[in-house]
Amino acid sequence: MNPILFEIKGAIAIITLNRPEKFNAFNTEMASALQETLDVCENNKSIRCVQITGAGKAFSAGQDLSEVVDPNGPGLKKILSENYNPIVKRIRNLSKPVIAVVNGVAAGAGANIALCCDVVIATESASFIQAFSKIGLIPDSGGTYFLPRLIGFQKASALMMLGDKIMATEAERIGMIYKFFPDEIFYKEANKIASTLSELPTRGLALTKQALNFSLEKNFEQQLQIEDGLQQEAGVTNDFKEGVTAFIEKRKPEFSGS
Ligand code: LHQ
Repeated sequence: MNPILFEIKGAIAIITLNRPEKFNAFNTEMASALQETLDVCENNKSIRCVQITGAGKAFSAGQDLSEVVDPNGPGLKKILSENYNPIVKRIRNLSKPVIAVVNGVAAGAGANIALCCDVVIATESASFIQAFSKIGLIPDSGGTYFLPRLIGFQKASALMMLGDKIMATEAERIGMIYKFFPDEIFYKEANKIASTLSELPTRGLALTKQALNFSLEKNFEQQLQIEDGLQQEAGVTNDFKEGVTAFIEKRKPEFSGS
């Protein structure tokens, strides 16, 4: 069975983590396939929005623990440097919006991969677990970077130590995710968001993403400089011209993504 399913619907790419019997836990094969698929999304100009979701009941239970205990397995160091770090870097550097469509439990690296996406939505019955402490590990896949920035240091610290299960409703309330939706309408709402994002000025969104990436580490003065540079780039896109022209002509803009 292919560990990653990939579908392109118009300008939207849908990536499905596909090891449902293991709650889409990551082994090396699935991690490599996800990296390759993210590269396809980067290089295919017709793709203007990427969704990541899980097959079956779970989004992802994080690392496949049977690979960790396998004496012939890759070992922790390789798993981080070759599997997870390249995935989260690709997501943050992808020049198109990435939506985590969290359809069920997201645990360990599965949770943190979701949380590094540009827009995180979850179905009401989904949950998030920083499962690492329960097996003596530290949170990885960018979790110690993003979670305190999303929900504050104290909440992040407690959730990472206690490993509590946070339901989607609570995750939305504390700012861990963008929104949750009732299960019955979840995929419809996910498609609406993807569709909206795929019709926006893709270049402008990529530059927004770059600005946000910088904002996580730069000071105010530096960030103003960064905005200045990136705005110059946005200002020469076709979509900027189209957006302003459409506004003046009182019509709906048609953005090409360029
Ligand atoms: C699994 C897994 C799983 C294999 C469910 N592996 N089979 C980075 C660096 C290097 C090494 C280590 O890791 C990392 C990053 C990490 O992600 S560390 C954290 C790894 N993940 C976990 O510790 C989570 C382990 N899973 C769970 O706690 C539970 O399964 C959750 C809370 C996700 C779901 O609980 P339930 O709804 O009760 O489902 P379940 O436990 O019955 O799981 C369903 C099946 O999926 C089951 O298989 P089975 O054949 O018994 O039906 C599980 O064995 C399998 N599965 N997680 N990580």
